[in-house]
Amino acid sequence: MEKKWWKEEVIYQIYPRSFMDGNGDGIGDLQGIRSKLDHLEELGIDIIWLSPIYQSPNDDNGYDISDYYDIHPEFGTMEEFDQLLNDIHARGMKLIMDLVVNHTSDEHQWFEESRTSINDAKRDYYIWKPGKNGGPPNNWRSFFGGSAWELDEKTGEYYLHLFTKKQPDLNWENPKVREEINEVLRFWLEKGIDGFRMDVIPLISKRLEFADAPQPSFNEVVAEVYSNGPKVHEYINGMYESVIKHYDVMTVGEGPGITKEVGLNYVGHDRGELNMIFHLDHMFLGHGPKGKFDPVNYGWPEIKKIFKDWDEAMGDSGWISIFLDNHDFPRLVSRFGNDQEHREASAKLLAVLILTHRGTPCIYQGTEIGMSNVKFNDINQYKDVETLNFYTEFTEAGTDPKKFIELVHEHGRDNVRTPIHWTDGKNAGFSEGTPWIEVNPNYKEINLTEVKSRKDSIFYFYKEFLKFRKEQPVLIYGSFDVIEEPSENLYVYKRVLDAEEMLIILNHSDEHSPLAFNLDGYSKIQNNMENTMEKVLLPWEARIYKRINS
Ligand code: ISL
Ligand code: CA
Repeated sequence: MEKKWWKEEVIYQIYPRSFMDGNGDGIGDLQGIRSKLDHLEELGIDIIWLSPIYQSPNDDNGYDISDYYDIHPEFGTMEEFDQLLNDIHARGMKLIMDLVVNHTSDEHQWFEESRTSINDAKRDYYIWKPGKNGGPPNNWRSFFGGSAWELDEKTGEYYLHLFTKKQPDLNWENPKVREEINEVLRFWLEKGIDGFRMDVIPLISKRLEFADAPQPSFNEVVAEVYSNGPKVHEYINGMYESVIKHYDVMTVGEGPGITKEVGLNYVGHDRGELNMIFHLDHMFLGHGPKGKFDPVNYGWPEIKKIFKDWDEAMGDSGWISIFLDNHDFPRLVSRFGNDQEHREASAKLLAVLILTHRGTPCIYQGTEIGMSNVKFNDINQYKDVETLNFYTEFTEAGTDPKKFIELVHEHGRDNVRTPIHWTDGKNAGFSEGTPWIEVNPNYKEINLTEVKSRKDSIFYFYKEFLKFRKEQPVLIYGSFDVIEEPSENLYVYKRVLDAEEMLIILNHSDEHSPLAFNLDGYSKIQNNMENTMEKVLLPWEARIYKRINS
């Protein structure tokens, strides 16, 4: 297995709006981030992934960019960005930026020009089509509800937007668009950043027939119709060859629609494309035909199968990131753990899971202090365009508004977008002003001051485990093998590198669970709780054993 720095380090995602407000206007910003670098350094993470901070009308919280070369004034200035980058590097950490190039904002100058006339020089920067039978060109639906086409009165044609109508899709067929994006890459790389997280990158090449999509389930439409288009590898390889390979940086692609069958086409070591991907298979679990607000049941057997299948698919030839939440999905402890009576234990178990699989771990802000989902009761307390659009769509189609809000409690993106709890004081120490979205009322119990007051807290568990992981090459380069256990509550796997073996045993349940595995020759080196019973695990107990093989 090839040794690379980006396999050995750990990523931490900052969602800037909600991280720390430096100037009291209620919105997280660059100065706020600078003021909290001590925290990140103490925690021991290596790479900061910053969600978008560019100029944006904020229809989708910055994932709708109107100027790739400027910082949103709510976040600060370019000078402050340069200072932040400097500070991060001075502490030995790295910074990767979010590259959102499947679409821009409709307020981007390119789109404003493009929509002026059919003959405009920038017309072909976007995807324009005449309507069909008095309606849109085809039946494609947007990720955030409704048709993926919007009629523009000025020229009487429709433009494609796979996300909101304020996020028109760029036309990557146009070589000028590709050159514009290369310029954007160069601009940020020349500043000295350490790489990119590439938003919805498998969507950039469209199937140009624009045929109607069969409608089995939205996720299938994404994988088979929107994602993995015919030229996607040509385009990604183009960015690599023209720009990226000239810098020592890492790239991680966000991959809706990238299945394990096609994963290596993006991250195979010989491809000249991406270093790793965030595949979303485990994130999309439980999404029914109409998506996250149309839930279906799933459980740990499905989660474990996804980890196993992906590891097998990558083998020694490719690489993924390991994560259980981000800014688009619920808090990991609420979704995969137990955020009530076993919150601490289950949060620690999930930390072990993330930090012991094969792949680069990615930790979302607030996870290190054990933050959980929020339950707002009024739709007006929610800010996310996805939640608001689907609220309208579902309630107009007859769903009881109260029922819909219950779904939002479980699946909504604002669960992870409320401000970080730094203290138990005013606004959880996030802002002197009025936060742009309300603070989760549980901040009095769950906050950084509290977890730092106790050596047995989630925070110190992460801190110590991150240090431990760095000293264990087997956890980075070792093979990954799942061990079948009779108890369904257990997740047992081995990492092996040469003579060294680590055995990880996780009881992902609220029950005591018997262990069948023979532990002769193994010594326990890590756990998340004390337990004198060797062959029975306590609820949410996690253990690591070590053995040297001759
Ligand atoms: O949140 C999702 C489903 O409800 C995902 O499908 C998500 O839309 C998808 O993974 C793409 O996400 C990325 O691109 C979006 C942006 O809204 C997300 O925040 C971003 O992570 C459009 O840029
Ligand atoms: Ca601010």
